[in-house]
Amino acid sequence: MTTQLKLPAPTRDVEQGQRDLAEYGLCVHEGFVEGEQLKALRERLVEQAELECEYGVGLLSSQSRGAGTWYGRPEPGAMPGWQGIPALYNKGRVFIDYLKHPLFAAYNQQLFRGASWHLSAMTGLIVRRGAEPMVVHVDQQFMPWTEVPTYLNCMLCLTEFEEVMGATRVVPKSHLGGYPKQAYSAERGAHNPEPIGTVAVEAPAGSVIFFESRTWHQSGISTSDKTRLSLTTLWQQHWVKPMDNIALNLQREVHAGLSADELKLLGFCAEPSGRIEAATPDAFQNTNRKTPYVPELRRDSAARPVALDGMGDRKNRDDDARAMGLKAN
Ligand SMILES: O=C(O)CCC(=O)C(=O)O
Ligand SMILES: [Fe+2]
Repeated sequence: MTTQLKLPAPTRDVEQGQRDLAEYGLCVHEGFVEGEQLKALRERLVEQAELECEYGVGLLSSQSRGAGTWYGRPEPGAMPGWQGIPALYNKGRVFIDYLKHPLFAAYNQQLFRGASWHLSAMTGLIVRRGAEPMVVHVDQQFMPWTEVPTYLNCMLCLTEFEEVMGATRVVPKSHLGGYPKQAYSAERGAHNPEPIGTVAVEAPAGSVIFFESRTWHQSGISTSDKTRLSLTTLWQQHWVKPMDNIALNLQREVHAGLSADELKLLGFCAEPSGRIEAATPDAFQNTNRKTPYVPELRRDSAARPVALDGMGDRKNRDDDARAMGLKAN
């Protein structure tokens, strides 16, 4: 079955990458991030990962988030094989800037066939010697197969990816139908009851391995002293509930430093628009809101609506009224 496991050649050309993504369910875009930006992403991730362990809040496991993770401080000299650094959008400007890479838009638009999209999750992944392989899965395993994938996973290699370092493994062309079989047991958790052949994607640092959410994949075994540093950015079609529920996860002080365009990338935009209510009277809102904050109003209570920025705008009010089939006044 070796022909089935043939990988597309790495490319630096987005159009070639898009063709590979359609044909193989994945592509390897070399040099996606380079130089100072790559260094800054790596350094920020490593510092955050070290301190999460030091402060006893490391997200640790022998394998992956799915398999017996715990939050804690590793024993000295006994670093587990896997560490996740969740919600990176809260953990450094450098990660927000990375989300604005223009080629993300190109890949998402093509994959999602023009439907609008935003972030679903952004997680650092550290794989060390001793890491065990993940169950072979697709990222949309919990829903039926779809004609258009729901997510695009962009695995940024912050170090080189070698097979012995537990590089991501895939089944090329598996996106074209069906999901890998999984079974559950108390001892083994989720596992594949029948063996599945996968191939490691080796790539230099700075590459992004793009794989869409119908492509079978897993992380591999690490038998190397070299640590795999990586950052997965998961994009999604707008109608999917984000894996991270980012609008709730985003820390208020981070939110305060973001532009409307950055907030939109994080999903702070209601679609279809017009169906917007404000959760608080402060600035933590959908970027496209035009409606006031309206709490439960009672004759004997002091609760009052609060107009939001832009609410005094005549054009907005007229648009809203028209959208609701009302006469503007
Ligand atoms: O770490 C890996 O190689 C794969 C992780 C994974 O399954 C994912 O990001 O969806
Ligand atoms: Fe996955």
